[in-house]
Amino acid sequence: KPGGLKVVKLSQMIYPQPDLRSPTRKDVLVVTPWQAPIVWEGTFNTDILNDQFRHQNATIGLTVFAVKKYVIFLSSFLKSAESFFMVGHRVNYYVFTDLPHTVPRVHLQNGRQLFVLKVRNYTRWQDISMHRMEIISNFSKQRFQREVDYLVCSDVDMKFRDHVGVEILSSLFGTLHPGFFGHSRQSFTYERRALSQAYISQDEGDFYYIGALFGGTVQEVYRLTKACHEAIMTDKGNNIEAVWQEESHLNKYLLYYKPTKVLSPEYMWDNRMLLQMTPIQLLQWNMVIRKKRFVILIKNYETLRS
Ligand code: 2GW
Ligand code: MN
Repeated sequence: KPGGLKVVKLSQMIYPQPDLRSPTRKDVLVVTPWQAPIVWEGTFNTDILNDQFRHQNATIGLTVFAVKKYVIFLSSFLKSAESFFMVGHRVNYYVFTDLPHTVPRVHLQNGRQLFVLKVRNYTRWQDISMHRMEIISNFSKQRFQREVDYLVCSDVDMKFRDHVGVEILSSLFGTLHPGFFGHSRQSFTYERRALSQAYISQDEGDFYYIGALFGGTVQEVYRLTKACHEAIMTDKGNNIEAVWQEESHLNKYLLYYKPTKVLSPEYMWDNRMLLQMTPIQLLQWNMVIRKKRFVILIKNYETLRS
């Protein structure tokens, strides 16, 4: 199994020539200071990437948790994934749930499979969210290593609305939280208590990554989820829980183990952002965010958390 991209021979194809004198995006940062691409519409050619990954015969695993009432999100999550997620590639869905019989039977395209995996439910919602790290790390070691090349780990309260393809794949990737786009590191909601393993000081930090979408090769996802789970357990022993649970630990991990790709807010769009904007700001955002590929659904926390 490849540990990232291996060089493969491509087919002959016709596409626009890359022009060394004209940047594809002038309005946003497209590469991090450690030379990881930041994935934006306009910076990649899907035909070239698809050919590359088809020759590699990559299998992509998509893990999603639907515990208790969150099973209601599965149908639209899976249906929209069939339309937009890794179309034309081999995909294994891994649905973790405490209610296996409620998982909807969604029609899958060729080369795509769905596995339902039973998990226990925790009384505290924070535990449901945090224990995803433990479960993903255990399954990576026992199962995913043998079945897939890449893992994509997602929240379930989401819907695909546009192309999400192999351009996101890399050894290790994280996703920018749309709510902190362009904000200074001091305003990020990192864990600020030094007692926590997730602690990040005021003068550190690249981006604020969202807990709802990360991934990479099975090996790198195993390392990340194992480290986050162990940090969560250490915190528990010290009677502290990070301010944004596993998202805080993910941010700590990605600060010191730099991701090899960073997904722009095209891959984690939140329509609630639009409510606070002036018409001018709205216009500016629409120039920057040209595609809303993967969107957060608006949910009623009161009914879902009761
Ligand atoms: C979570 C919070 C309150 C009540 C219930 C749950 C819950 C979450 C649940 O009952 N069942 C369940 O399956 N979940 C799973 O955890 C599900 O996959 C869901 O998408 C994920 C995270 O919970 P969610 O989507 O309600 O949290 P958000 O969208 O506010 O999440 C951000 O912050 C979280 C940390 O608390 C996570 O880091 C998450 O990844 C972030 O997007
Ligand atoms: Mn969510």
